[in-house]
Amino acid sequence: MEDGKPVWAPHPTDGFQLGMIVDIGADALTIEPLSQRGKTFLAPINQVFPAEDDVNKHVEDNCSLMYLNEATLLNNICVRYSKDLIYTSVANILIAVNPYFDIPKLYSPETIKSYQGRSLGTLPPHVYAIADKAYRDMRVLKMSQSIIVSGESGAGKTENTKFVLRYLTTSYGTCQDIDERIVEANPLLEAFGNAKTVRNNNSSRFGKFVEIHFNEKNAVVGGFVSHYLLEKSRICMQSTEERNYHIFYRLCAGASEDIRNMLHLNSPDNFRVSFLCIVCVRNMESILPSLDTLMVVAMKKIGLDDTEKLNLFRVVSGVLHLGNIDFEEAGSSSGGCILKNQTSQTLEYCAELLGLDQDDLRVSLTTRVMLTTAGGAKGTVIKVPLKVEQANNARDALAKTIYSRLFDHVVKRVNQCFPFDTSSNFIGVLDIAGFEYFEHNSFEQFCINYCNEKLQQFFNERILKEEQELYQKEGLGVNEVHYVDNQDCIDLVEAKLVGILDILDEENRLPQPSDQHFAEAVHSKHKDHFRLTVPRKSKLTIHRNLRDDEGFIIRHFAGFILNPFLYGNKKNNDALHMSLESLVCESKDKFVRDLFENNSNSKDSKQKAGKLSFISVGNKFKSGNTFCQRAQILSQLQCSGMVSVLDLMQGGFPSRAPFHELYNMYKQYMPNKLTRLDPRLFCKALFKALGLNKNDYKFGLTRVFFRPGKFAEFDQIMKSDPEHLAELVKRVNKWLV
Ligand code: AD9
Ligand code: MG
Repeated sequence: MEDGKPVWAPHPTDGFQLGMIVDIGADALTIEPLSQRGKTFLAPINQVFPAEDDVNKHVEDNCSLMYLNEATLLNNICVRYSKDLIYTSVANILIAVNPYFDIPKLYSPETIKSYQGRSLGTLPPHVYAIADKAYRDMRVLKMSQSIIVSGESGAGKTENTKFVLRYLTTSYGTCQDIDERIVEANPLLEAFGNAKTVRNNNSSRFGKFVEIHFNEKNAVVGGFVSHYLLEKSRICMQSTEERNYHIFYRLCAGASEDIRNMLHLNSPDNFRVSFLCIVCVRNMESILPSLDTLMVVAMKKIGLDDTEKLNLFRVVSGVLHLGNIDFEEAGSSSGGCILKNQTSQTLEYCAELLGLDQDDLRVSLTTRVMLTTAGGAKGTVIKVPLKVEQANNARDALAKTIYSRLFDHVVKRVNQCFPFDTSSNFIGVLDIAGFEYFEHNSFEQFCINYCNEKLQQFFNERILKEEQELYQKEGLGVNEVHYVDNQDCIDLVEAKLVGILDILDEENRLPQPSDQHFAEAVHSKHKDHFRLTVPRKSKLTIHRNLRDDEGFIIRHFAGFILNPFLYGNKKNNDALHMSLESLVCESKDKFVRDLFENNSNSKDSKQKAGKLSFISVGNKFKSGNTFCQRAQILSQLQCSGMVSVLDLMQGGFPSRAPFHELYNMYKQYMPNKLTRLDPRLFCKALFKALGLNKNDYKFGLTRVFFRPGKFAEFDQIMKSDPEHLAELVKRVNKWLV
């Protein structure tokens, strides 16, 4: 940091503020904020960063700033955002800020055209530039490519995923029908898999990996969607101000009179599954679009006929009615329960819609079939009456199972509408929820956060570790970059026998599994583990009526995300007991029966669709504010590993090209004398002749490495107008003589 120059120092709400260093202590600096002269404060040395001379200046690639640090990155993103420039790059990584409004022309057909075939860095950063790079890399390297979209809930992952799909199908498709279907299938998936949450009115409650497949001529031939981790708990329980899957409300509020009568539907408020809290009811009009929406258009586009549509609606209605079935104590010595009187019609509707026998359904919901060996009668089937709570659990498990099978079916049906026989390569886009931390964290958050740890590890390995290894191998002599290795957190979850997942399985095998016993087992197997803490009487534990030592807290990569929660058996055991399972498997309704027979996401069905095998990743807010919430953005940048990337870029050479590739790319512009040299000498001679600044590049053993942004500059010189090029050739010739 230079004397007399402003610095970025920590600010509680803005992330950073500009200030002057007025005193230097052993490990803290005394800072005088520019906005509050005379009012000094202390800041740790490692949290104070040099600022650019002009803090109102912004750059497309953050790497081309003089100082690369988290404060300059944050400032650059915010200055750009204030000008509606939502995309910023950090070398090959794109950062997108959610604008929450449609920026004119940002995604227009003209914009799509302008990015086609253009090298990364030659046009302003855009999700289209990333899509095109993936396409060009696929073509040149003849290898499938993947784009990982990562971020907090509401950050814009799904929207950007859709832009990538549209870009690729519009630019490199040949059959308009297939191209449109790949894009148009989204509203259908979203109707069944998205819901309003406190952070996003259209939050994806499942992860997806969408593959666009290309033939040997690199034209789009079809697509395939894999889905992961549909949030099943939402079907039976939603937090305050959150909602169930969109389809429930759309069907209740938007279906025609005929359909509503047929499915015995009325207001969503009459169904526990879709009950809307008061806050939402006021906005009913805006949040409950009729069925004649994008979803129905999507259904048409992908070729669902009336029968298929009705099948879907019937099962959704069945789940709605099922959710309304209530139980009360039987009042007899059996200790069992019976259906509440007023729910008998609900039972009738539910059975009718799902093709089940009313009495069988009632018996299966209130009893459990067991095989007994009592009295020597081996293998006798007895019916054990269920308590009210157990029957509630059985009902919920049935609703969750039916709905998730229905969702599998929707995805499978979507996949059938863009089939392909053979494919050479694909471009995959992974859209999966980022780290989540709510007031009530459940098994789903555990799975999502675990999955993000895996993704983060992939990011660390691919971008950070490999980068360092490459610098070393190529003899570049670049400083080592430190990053947080999260292997210990992953081991904590997935290690054989002692990992949390195996401990949970073990707990569920006990005759009387309990949250407390499970938590104790986790703590006792991982005493003093850096990543694991016992919850103390914090606000959260009091709120949830947890005992002091109940549940556990995991220190995730995202650092500040702590997860006090119960992975309780009761909430997470979705297993259907035998009699319910066989009941639905033997439904009189062929559609319902098929839901339970076919596993739509299986590898088999994918291979049947003629696709290449794929190894899945991770095993399976909307505020309306238009100002830049700097502290929040900063924490997201830190959590995503972007800050570590900056450290690397600061001293690094993010763009690189093998000598032979440069040779092949530029030999056509160069005189014979130069092209006779071997690729390495060719590059050396070319760089020398061009008079490039030596600090902007480094020669490794097999390739040239460029400082951020310098490869694009070089490429532009090489592809400049013919006159300029002729001048260059003259210079090269002169130099060679
Ligand atoms: V979640 O993890 O599924 O809860 P996402 O997927 O990250 O989340 P999503 O893409 O759904 O967020 O974006 C949330 C909302 O922000 C969208 O419904 C849009 O209204 C808005 N959005 C996001 N990106 C853009 C954009 N580039 N332009 C305009 C946008 N609006
Ligand atoms: Mg989403």
